[in-house]
Amino acid sequence: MPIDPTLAYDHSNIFARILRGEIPAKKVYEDDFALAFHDIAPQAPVHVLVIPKGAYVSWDDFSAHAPAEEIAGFIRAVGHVAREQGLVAPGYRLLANVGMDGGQEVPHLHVHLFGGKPLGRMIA
Ligand code: DGP
Repeated sequence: MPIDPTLAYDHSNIFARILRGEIPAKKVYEDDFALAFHDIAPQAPVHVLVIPKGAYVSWDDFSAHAPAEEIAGFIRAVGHVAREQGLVAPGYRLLANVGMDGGQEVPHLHVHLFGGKPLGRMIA
């Protein structure tokens, strides 16, 4: 069920619980700003989720409210994970679903990193 991204941050959401170590995840990277782990239902040979450590509901919340240091750190982490996964030469796709029309289901910002096969052209 897609979420309403205008709601306040819910600290009991599943990714907040992964960040607190209450729920296991197959981690691939972690630094001061971000945590990356395999998606539970992969849609491609590589399907990693990268999330900021701060409490942001969506890309909208993050881009409007996060300090510049957190934004830079998060974007650097996404690039780092793509390189670490060996995806730069073959290429990859980044996706952030936002809100109802975007189909966002977990109310903590996450960027999907897809790769490992030709992904084709995606308009929507
Ligand atoms: P989105 O529609 O952008 O909100 O996608 C949420 C993604 O999160 C979806 O691809 C499945 C994944 N997911 C949901 N619950 C869990 C979980 O408990 N662990 C992991 N690793 N991934 C999850």
